[in-house]
Amino acid sequence: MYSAKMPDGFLWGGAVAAHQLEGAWNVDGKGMSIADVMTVGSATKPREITDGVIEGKNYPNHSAIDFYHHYKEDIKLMAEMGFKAFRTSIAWTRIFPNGDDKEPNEAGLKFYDDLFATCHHYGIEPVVTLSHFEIPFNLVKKYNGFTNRKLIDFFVRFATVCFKRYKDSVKYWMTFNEIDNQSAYNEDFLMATNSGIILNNLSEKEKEAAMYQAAHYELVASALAVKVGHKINPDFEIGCMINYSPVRPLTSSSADVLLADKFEQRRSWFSDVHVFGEYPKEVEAYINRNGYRSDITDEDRIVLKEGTVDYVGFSYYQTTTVSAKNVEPDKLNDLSKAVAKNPTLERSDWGWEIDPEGLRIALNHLTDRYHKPLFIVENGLGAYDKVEADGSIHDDYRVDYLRKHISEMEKAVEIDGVDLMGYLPWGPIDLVSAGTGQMDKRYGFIYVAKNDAGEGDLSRSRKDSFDWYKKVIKTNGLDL
Ligand code: BGP
Repeated sequence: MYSAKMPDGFLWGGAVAAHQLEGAWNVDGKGMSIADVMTVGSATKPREITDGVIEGKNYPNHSAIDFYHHYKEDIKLMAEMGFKAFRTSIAWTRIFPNGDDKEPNEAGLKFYDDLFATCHHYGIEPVVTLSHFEIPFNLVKKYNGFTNRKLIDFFVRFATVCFKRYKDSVKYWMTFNEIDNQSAYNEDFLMATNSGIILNNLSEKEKEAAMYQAAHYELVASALAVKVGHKINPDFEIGCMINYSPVRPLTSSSADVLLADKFEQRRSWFSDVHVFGEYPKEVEAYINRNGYRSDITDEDRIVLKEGTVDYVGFSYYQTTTVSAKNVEPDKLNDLSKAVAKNPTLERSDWGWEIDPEGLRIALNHLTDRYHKPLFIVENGLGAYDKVEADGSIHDDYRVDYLRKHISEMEKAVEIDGVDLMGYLPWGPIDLVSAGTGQMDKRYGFIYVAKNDAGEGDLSRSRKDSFDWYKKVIKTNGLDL
């Protein structure tokens, strides 16, 4: 297996999001977020998004793994693995419970003071996402989320308060998590988590229109935040965050190849705007042809140019294969319609294709496209774990997955010259799945005793992968 030492200062660690592990959903002044109205689902049953919290339903994020009260113990375990960085999000509703409040909630701000201080105590650099699928529910109900221009101000106010408060404790930031997920705009879950939009009975055209307008406001909000952040602390590194999945044609036919190109254009424009400060030609033409994004001002265009990001953060889970048998290239709209099964790849128990070489391809594509430092801020395998009678957990499948991906990452850095800031695999400690709301879809090196039904004493223990990852970090990637 290929391996290489990573450059000095490489940020090894892990990534989580507030709503998926903190719990304490209504404690110390926290408001209700979109994640708080999502029920538990399964590999085959989608999560339900309810109109507020309905008694008797199971909302797994309400208590999650209670990181809010266990963070000291949890960060200590991550320090034991040698983490250099820890990515989390700041729950918007801990700081602005309703999103449109005038003043922030001090108790929420204080929680993150303590969390970041704990990280620094162990020499762990916090990496912070501002908006990770946890928009205040009040903004969803009252304004229909990011379909409303007012959301730009609310987001920028939130970002400004965070930048000022954590000016000296956080250097690495990201604005919107996986902003490009909404390119599959027929998925209620993706529109709700990305943009706080409840689709109800909109027509397909109306959904697509809502997505292009909302994403535009998010990109303007992100650019304004980048500008403000750099004023508050010029040393801040503020990135975007996309769910990058290199796309390939199912066959070598021109129709499949053109479809793959169109797919890439229609998925990568979010990060194109983040990085270049302007819309790419193909998407601008598509938007104009369809009459979408009616509200874009000259000032917006200037802001986008002025607030470009410092680096490209991305999650990598799988590649995407497309077939023109599913949709003709010129009819491509909702990207999910083009996707075909790749016959050469294995799948996880949740049907996610496993493709380690795809990570090297992703790193090369993004480098060629953006010429910016890259940061892998998610990667990993969701799997069922078995606890043995003596409490041990032999998760060799997880080690195998991560080892192969890290090896490909190291080729990209060492052989291809990619400028990579770090590697933060998803869920170093078991947490609530975003997609299904399950606890039993596990990513962690650290096991948490809690299952899908919510049973368990929340005790933490080390899986076999814990010691393996510790060794990888200790040798700076050489010993896989
Ligand atoms: C990404 C999200 C994360 C995370 C991860 C794994 O899309 O940014 O929040 O949860 O995917 O997905 P899941 O939790 O559905 O397994």
